[in-house]
Amino acid sequence: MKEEHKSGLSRRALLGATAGGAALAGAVGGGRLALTGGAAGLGVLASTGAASASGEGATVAPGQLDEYYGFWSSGQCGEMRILGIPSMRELMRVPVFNICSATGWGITNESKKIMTEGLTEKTKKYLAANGLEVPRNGDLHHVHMSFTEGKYDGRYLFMNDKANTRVARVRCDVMKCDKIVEIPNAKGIHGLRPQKWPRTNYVFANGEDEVPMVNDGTILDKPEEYVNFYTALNADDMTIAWQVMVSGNLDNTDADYEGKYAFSTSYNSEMGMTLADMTSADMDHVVVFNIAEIEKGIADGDFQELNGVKVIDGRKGQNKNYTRYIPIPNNPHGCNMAPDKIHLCIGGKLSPTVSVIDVRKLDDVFYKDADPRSVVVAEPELGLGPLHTAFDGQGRAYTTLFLDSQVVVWDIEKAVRAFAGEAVDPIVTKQDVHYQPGHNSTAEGETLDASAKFYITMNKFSKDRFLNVGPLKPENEQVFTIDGDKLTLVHDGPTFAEPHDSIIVHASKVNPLSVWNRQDQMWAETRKMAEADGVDLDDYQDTIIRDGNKVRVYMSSQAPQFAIEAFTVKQGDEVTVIVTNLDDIDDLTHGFTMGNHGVAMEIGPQATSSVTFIAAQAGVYWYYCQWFCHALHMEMRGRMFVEPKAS
Ligand code: K7E
Ligand code: CUA
Ligand code: CA
Repeated sequence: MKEEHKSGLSRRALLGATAGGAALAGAVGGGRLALTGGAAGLGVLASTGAASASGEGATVAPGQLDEYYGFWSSGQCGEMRILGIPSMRELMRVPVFNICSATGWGITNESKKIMTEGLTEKTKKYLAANGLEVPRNGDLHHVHMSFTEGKYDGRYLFMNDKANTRVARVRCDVMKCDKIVEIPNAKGIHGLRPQKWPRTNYVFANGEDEVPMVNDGTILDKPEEYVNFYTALNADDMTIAWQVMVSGNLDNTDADYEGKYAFSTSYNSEMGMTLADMTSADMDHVVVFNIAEIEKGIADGDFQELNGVKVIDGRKGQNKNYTRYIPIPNNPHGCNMAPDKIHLCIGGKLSPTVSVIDVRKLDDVFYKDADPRSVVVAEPELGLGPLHTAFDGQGRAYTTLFLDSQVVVWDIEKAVRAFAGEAVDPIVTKQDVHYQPGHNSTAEGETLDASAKFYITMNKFSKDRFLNVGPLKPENEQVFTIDGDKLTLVHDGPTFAEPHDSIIVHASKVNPLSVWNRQDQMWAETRKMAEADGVDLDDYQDTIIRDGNKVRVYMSSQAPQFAIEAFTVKQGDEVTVIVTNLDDIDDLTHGFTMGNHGVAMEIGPQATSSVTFIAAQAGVYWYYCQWFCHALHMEMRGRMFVEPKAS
């Protein structure tokens, strides 16, 4: 095995030591060097030829449907993606935090409302000062479905935006985003998980970045006065239920199967502002949130109100029962609750260990003053750079090893026994992946329906695995079938920036519509506007309303024609075009693009969408349907005449 190091030390030697922050920080950088330089030389290619051998059950023939949906984050692309699993066919991209040229997300009035109504006043001012209508970007790391009694229930998907501190919800009936909320006080929402039990009443969201409690510029470079916030949203209406102020920062989160506790990892218990500071301690921690005590504290008035949110003080040293801090080595990252309802697995990242917490022991830490570390019932050494852990419902855990470019399969019970002193090896097998895995998924692995069918690894680097496309390389995702102790590679495919996380949901639990319900709330505001204008949005529309310098153009569409094939406005008019797709057939989507005006939108069967723009320049402008809908799709177009302003 060839290993390269800037420092001259071996990766294993460096990462094997859990003490000494600077050395470990160096190891991360050095490890990465080793990856780029030496991955192909690490012998990891050996296993990949076996793709077909025992991978049956993972083949999905053309025309056949996948057994599972995969819901994917897209990182800095800001969208959610839907894949078929196990084929890994990309089925759809659902814009959420991004602006979408195809669907008009961020362009239509309906989507702009969703993208702006949940923003704080501060952000609205920021947008106005920058001449923006909506935030331009998002960084979507974690997609999770709503739960009922520990299982996916097919109602909603929730997701975070680390870049602009937001949480969004996607409706599973139409696979469109219906709510986006900016989280006050917190900064950099990263970890996100729905409550699993008894149902998803709360969505938990971690603030990663520390800022002053009142962040108005009076305090700047005084980290000792910075704080961090854990947020619970009410899942049903996407309002903010409460926040807990914590010590240290927050990375990933998960919830138990009893509705009692939620957990967050912190890599910066030091409250450091530099890499050296953030890696200086040997131990960081997991914060345990006691949900009933927090609710009671809120009910009893033990909170302060900050920017409209009830904030409980759960920092260290409060001596209240809101939080406890469990020491964990070292800059921990992943936070995954096993479907055995007992074991919480924390990826050690700079420590080669996964710390296993028995959640049944937490009561003693809260109410009997037990040593916080007494809840750790196993801490197996698994390899270098453990990040995230997935589960197969059969007592096995699958932990990604970022630096080793491997997944390690291990037995949770054996790890507990080994920790208690028995001479057993919890490691079942190690499998090379390509390269540097972050998150991983098994089918419904974060639920009580966890199964041992597929193992998906989401790798941060593809390197030499695909044709070179220039300096920016794709990421790589791999699917393995699980057959006892054996993982067999059945898919290896590039992906664009940058999925972090995914969930795999059985197709029987997701039942989207094929045609919109005309009464859908998505265009409720538009419907009100039409009613005021005396237009029936459910019928044929070819009405033009002039209202001062505002013009509203109502046109229905039916393949291959818009009800209006020409309309006239005056230069400088604010024009709103409202299109209703009266076709009610599966898969018959129309579009509306106004040439040279930055205007495009999707109008699904039976949907209404509207878009507003200023007709700033006189002339003839063509609009057209940009969604191929008919043999005469090219002919589905019309003209806007913009009369010159009288000078
Ligand atoms: Cu990429 Cu879940 Cu944001 Cu780990 S996080 S890899
Ligand atoms: Cu309507 Cu293309
Ligand atoms: Ca740390």
